[in-house]
Amino acid sequence: MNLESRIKDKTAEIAVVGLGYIGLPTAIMFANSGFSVTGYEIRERVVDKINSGKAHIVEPEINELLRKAVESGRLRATSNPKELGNRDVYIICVQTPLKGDRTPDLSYLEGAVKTVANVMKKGSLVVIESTVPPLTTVKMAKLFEELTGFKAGRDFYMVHAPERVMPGRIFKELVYNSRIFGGITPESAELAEKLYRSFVKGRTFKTGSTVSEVVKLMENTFRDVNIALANEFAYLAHQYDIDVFEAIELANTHPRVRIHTPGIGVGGHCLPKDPHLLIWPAKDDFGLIRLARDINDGMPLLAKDLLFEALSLINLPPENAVVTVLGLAYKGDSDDTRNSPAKAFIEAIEGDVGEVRTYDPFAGGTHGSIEGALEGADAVVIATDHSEFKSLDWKMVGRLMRTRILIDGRHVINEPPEGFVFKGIGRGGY
Ligand code: SAJ
Repeated sequence: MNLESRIKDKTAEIAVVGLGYIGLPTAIMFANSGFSVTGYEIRERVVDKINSGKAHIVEPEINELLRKAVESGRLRATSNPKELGNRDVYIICVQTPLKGDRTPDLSYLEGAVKTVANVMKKGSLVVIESTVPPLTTVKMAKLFEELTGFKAGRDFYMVHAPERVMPGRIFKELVYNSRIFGGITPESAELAEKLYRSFVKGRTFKTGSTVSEVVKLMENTFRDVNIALANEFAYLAHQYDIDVFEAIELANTHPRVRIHTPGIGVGGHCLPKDPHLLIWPAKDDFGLIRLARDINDGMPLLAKDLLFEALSLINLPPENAVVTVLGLAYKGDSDDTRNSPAKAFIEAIEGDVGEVRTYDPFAGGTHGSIEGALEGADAVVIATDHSEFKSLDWKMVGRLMRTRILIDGRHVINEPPEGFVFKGIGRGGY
């Protein structure tokens, strides 16, 4: 029976390589829609946990859905690459981080390709879900050819099918978001589309692999560049002593304007990285995209300037100041601290101030309670827009503190509380 009919009657056997934030939910979705799925993961602790029906990542609904998949016998994890032999479909979901010099580190992807090449049979479909620099899927197809002696497009199919989910909404977005299938051949895209249609209810589109790689990177670059523009507006607002948020709200009443939200910076595993991936293989330099990255990376330093201005207003030498940073996660109500601007801010002030304390309801911190973190502090800096910080009783906070300085990096405060020296990113006029 050919692959198309095995996909149709769900007898196609699937291997998912890399069981992280994307790989595990994807493996769960395929298993719960009727396929037999083997998940491959090098971290043995993670393998054991998954096989006992417990997820190693925090995500709504994941534990119920994983338990269902494991109990049905359709999902099993392994750290033994030999157990991946002869699968019909390989889905690669490994990380593609940046190296210290901001060039992509494709070693995890190449490792996954080698693992699959060692065990794959003719006629299988390889899907790359990882976000990759343009032209990578074609390069990986060549690597498969070298390692297996198979011919891409004839002996195996290959597709780039970028994930587009937002942490915290993964299981909804996996089903309802639209998906792009970029094949190295039209048949590759066609097969992948049929496969994912087993659970995707959103729209699906087929194209070439380089287009789909660029589409995924353009989406996050669009967001990064727009946030950089909003951040530049925030700098301007300090020059003119106006509140940028008032100005943005008014500008956004224009029917064709949608200015993003300025803040202490751009974090997470996608936005700070993807613009670099987009321009890395290109011959020419791309100033706007690079500049936007630099502006966003500089935002924790603007927060530092505001803190130091406030300290000098009350003549408190920085080296004597106790500073409490509220929030470590890169965005509100998440425990994820990858590339968090809060961490960049802390690194920027450590050594220049007397003491840095941190509190985060999801990601931990130096103090387990907000009261403990604030007791005797001189300055409080909001670095993450967690809901808890939006409903703080500032009278209570003021009573706990030694000196009352409040720096808002995430527009959590609308009206500065009484008795505080207040400064916020983009909040001129105070
Ligand atoms: N941020 C701002 N101002 C804004 C919007 C966001 O400063 O106006 C900051 C956030 O605080 C955060 C960072 O940017 O630090 C990124 O947050 P995010 O919520 O925009 O994005 P992610 O990284 O959680 O998820 C993104 C999403 N991409 C887009 O919205 C285009 C998601 O759909 C992608 O699937 C995901 O990246 C990914 O995997 O690429």
